Amino acid sequence: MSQNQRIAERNERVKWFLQDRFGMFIHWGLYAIPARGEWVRNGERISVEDYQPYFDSFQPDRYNPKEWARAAKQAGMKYAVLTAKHHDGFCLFDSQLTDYKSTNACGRDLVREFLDAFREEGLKVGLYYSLIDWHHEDYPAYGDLHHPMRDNSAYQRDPKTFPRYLEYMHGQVRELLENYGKLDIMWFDFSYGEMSGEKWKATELVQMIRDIQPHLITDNRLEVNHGRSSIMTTDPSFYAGDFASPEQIIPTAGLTDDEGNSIPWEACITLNNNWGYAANDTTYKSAATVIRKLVECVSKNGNLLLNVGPNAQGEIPAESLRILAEVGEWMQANGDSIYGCVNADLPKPDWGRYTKKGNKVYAHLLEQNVGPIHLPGLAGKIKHARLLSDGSEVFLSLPWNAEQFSVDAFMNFGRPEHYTYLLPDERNT
Ligand code: JFZ
Repeated sequence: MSQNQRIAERNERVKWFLQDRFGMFIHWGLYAIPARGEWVRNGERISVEDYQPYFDSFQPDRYNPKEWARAAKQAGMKYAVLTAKHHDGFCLFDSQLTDYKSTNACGRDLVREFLDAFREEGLKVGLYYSLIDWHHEDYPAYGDLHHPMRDNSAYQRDPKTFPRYLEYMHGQVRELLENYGKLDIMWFDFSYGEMSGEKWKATELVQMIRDIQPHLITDNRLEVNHGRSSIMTTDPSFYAGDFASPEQIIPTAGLTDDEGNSIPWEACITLNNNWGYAANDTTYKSAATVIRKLVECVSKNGNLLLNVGPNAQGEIPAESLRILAEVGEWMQANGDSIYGCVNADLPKPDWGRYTKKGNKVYAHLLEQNVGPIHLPGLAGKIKHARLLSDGSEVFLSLPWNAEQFSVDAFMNFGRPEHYTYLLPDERNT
């Protein structure tokens, strides 16, 4: 298959995704009990045995994914991605290939319940699947500098048995593809050092996805993702993925291939500073910050996957829900400036950002205005301006000193009489 065709097919698969723009990431698992983030087992060198009590006592009695789905929908999110298995190896689904699964811990298939609930709310559904597995006896710990488990004797394994892990991993992905209905995203995580691409038998893995659920999109982490993975070139590999996945960072100028063509991307960011539940992490971002970041992503042709870390009872933390509700209020009024929008191809204004859909440019004023608002790049191109929240008119006019300061198009908020220089003839022009 030619590269052009590969890219064209990818662009076809991601259409809904680029339209939807805003999703919920959910990091949930046994690590919600120690409540110090999802890396706790590795970071604190906890052995398989010492991690076992969390499995034995996991009883998320307040897990009601319908509530999660309602919170996501109300926030304006259009899709959600749940950790079916994170690095600790605990499976939130009823895998036939392991006993280390939620059906054995708490008697519930947490993934199935999640999928049912979110589909019912009309959201698209995705599953995160960790390539790394700290529990599986055939997952090796190489002495690789980039290895996330280096110097940790609790994870030393015989690398010769790694093929057995690959069989397990491929088998579990097959289970998810065959037994859980239509999935929209598989979010693999992550490659490092030599552990990349064909080390995961990535061609076979992606071929299996194409065979079973051809519409399904994947992230780009079957390849090492520091710097440039092949999705960022005009020659993406077969397993390059459908979108890039910048983490806790929003690329300065969006993401492009080596010829400057925009590529699909999704920034994933946390609400506080942890993915998994962390009881003492109160460093929550404000709703205003989340909105600004969402606008920033869309203004650069990107998506935002915003994370929540439910607690051991199965609840999304109250503070996260509060922020989501506030973001949702904004989305209710201003969602048109997000869904289906793209980079406006205009100079970035000092006061905020532009997004665009068809012949509409959305001016996101992200701070209080000082007088009229300069609209760089739009001189002579505006038919009229409206407030998105209520449809009321916004006045366009040049201030009396426009020439002196070489400005072109302007927009005035507030009542026109506040601006002594406003010329009535110039309204709505
Ligand atoms: C990964 C996970 O380790 C993390 O727990 C979370 O799930 C996040 C969304 O994805 O985070 C990474 C992945 C790769 C690197 C660092 C953090 N890396 O390559 O340095």
